[in-house]
Amino acid sequence: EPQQLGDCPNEDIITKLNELMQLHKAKPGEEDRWRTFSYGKSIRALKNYPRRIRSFAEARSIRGVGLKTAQKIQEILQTGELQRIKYEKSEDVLVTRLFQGIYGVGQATAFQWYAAGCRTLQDLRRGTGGVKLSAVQKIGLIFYDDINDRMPRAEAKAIFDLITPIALSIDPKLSIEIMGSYRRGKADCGDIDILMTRPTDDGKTHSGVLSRLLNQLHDAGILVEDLAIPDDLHDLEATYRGLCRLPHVDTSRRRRIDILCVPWTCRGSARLYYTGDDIFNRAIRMKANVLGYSLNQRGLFGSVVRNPSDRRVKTNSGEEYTMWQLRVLVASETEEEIFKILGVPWQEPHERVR
Ligand code: DCP
Ligand code: MG
Ligand code: MN
Repeated sequence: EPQQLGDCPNEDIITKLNELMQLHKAKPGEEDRWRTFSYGKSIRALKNYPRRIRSFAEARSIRGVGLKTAQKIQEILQTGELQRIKYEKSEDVLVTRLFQGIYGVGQATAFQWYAAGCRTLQDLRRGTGGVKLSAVQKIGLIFYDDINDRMPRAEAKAIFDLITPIALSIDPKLSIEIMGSYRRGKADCGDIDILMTRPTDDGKTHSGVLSRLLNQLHDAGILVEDLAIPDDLHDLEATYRGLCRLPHVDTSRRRRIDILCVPWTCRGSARLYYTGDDIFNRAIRMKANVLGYSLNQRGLFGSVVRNPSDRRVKTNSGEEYTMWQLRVLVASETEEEIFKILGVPWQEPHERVR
């Protein structure tokens, strides 16, 4: 049983770590999710620790307390403060975080705008300091709240259920599926991630479907803004990003939508990638690397072909390798075979978190 915080010999440390955790929790980044998770784990461990911590080494020895947290505990022990809290609350951090909530704005742009004197979204709308937004960033600014809010699972399904018959009317043999957080069973989704492919046993492919689908979804009032249209809409491998909404509902909000098209043979590795979550993907890729493979959305590749002749080879997709770097496709058609070859016990999508 955890003790009451009041009786806890490390209460001051927990209070500071908790304050820092809350600041990270309020931020959207993947790094922040990690930190929130990691501080949460440390705090639980500290609540159960029966003695006053005296040193870095002692902090580090507690199960659940990582290196970075132990360093912060040491700082609190020595100074009574945690500088990182002040940093996380400083104006430049808060403002650039706000700016990075605009779709298409990264850290570099956010800091440029800050340096130009912009402090609020209104400053950006007015072009304070001469800042100019790209077309995509303008959309990101207009729909700032819609894009940053998550949608209920049921809304993702409702929109997908409108898209499916339109896609199948273009080609009834199309395979279309929602991936991402939806497939992992989450109660809310940041966007709708759609994977599209088509079997080729009749000699046909899904080439050309995306372009017709986008037109029809625009006509139906489901797609409302394009954010990124692939250069070659007829490529078997293409990613579209846009905003969609439930049509004919004046109050419906704009939601982010991604459509990923992949060749039929890559569907297993693509489903694995696109189901995530991103941290799970990182872990399984690392596992593949340790075993001498490399894993991406196109497949699991293995056994480096060593050839001392150092001849240059170009793949279909234009990547260049030397012979000794050539990688051989090991599996890509099903998720199951990839798990099996990597010796990872099967995990259902909802289990694929961290
Ligand atoms: N993905 C990844 N690495 C990234 C981005 C994405 O591995 N940097 C993979 C894993 C994700 C999937 O693509 O689960 C879909 O990406 P999203 O950004 O849409 O993330 P989720 O659908 O998992 O979460 P959200 O509900 O926030 O959209
Ligand atoms: Mg998603
Ligand atoms: Mn997505």
